[in-house]
Amino acid sequence: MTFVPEQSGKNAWLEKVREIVWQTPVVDMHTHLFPRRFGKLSLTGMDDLLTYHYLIAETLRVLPMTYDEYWSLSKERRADLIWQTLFVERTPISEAARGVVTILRRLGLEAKGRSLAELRANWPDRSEAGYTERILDLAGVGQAVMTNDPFDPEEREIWLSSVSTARPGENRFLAALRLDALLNDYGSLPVRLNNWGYRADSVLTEETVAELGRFIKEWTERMRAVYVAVSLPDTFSFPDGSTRSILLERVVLPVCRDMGLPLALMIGVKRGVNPALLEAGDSVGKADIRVVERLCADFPHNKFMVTMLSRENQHELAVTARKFRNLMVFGSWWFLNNPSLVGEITRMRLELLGTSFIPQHSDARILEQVIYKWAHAKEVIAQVLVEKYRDLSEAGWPVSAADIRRDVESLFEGNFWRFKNLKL
Ligand code: HDL
Ligand code: ZN
Repeated sequence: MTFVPEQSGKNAWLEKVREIVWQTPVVDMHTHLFPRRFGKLSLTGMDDLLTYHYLIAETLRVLPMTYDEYWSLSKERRADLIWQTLFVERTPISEAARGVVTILRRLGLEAKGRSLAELRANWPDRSEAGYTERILDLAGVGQAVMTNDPFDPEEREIWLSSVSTARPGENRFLAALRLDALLNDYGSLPVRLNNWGYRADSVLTEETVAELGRFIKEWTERMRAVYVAVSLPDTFSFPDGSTRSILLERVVLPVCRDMGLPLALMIGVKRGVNPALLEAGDSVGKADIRVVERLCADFPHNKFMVTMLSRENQHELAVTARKFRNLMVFGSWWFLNNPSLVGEITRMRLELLGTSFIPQHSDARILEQVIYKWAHAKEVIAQVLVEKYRDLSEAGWPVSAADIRRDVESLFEGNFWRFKNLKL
């Protein structure tokens, strides 16, 4: 069926694209979610949603309380204060606060004027079978890729037990091996690695290099990881003779290449700018795009999925993707995950890259966040696609519903799997 929306005006375009965007399941390629069988690592419900570090940062800007006083409170009491501060005394107009409202509405809970006690009491039964799948379905997420840290003691124990093994049909969660500890803080690891049976020295000897490669291979296989990931500071440089640089060149990149695994580089984080905010204390810095150019050029048989945290890096990242087929740009990450910037960045990427990029990931930490992260992102992506389809149609290329379906499928899942399976 050829869909020629311009005959029926703007809304027809938007309605058709929205319909297709919502029908197309997403591979949410970077989250901090866990299936319920991971116990305490799996966060859900109102108190976890309200004590999300984005909302903590916004609350502590205006709450007349010291950081220590705040952190000394129970999670429930901290949630009470966030609700009172951002949703009662103020309008929940920020992206993260509006996100809570979106979640409540999608769960059938009107928020305004309701007490937090009522909302807690009326929350759907999170213990009921299928709750996780219901939430993922509400968000239109087909599969969510976790962030799996083999150096996190709690998570390590789960992976070494049988608990981690997904039962048939439970493949909504995929694993990604996260190597921040190895690449950003190697000094603290040799003792632990030796206790685990890996002969790793603080000096990167040939044997240490081989043993670290074995560690990555064994954990990739244990988790059935679909890619390897690391977040990197704005000052990240390569090659620079640093331990990180040597580990990347001699351990991580060769193992990823041999296993055909993409390496996800998440560049531009300034960790602990305000340590008193704990998880909410990280910030952003403009990174040097030359490091992306250098890695893509020097390692043509490696696949790099790259997202950068600074708005100022976005145009040069998109241009760099035009230069390297082994570079897949993804997401409007973290401080960029706001409608104004998702729109700007997605528009620029469509203009420079066509549909050969991954527009978004949720970064969700609490299960129900996928509802708002994807509702807000899909609306913006749909509107930008409508603009571009109308431009194309007016240029003389009629756009069909099948064209739109193919494009959205590529953006939401096809590009991820094709790049994951790409042979270089
Ligand atoms: O390093 C990361 O994966 C970041 O996404 C951080 O987890 C950050 O705290 C976050 O949740 N951003 O959305
Ligand atoms: Zn993240």
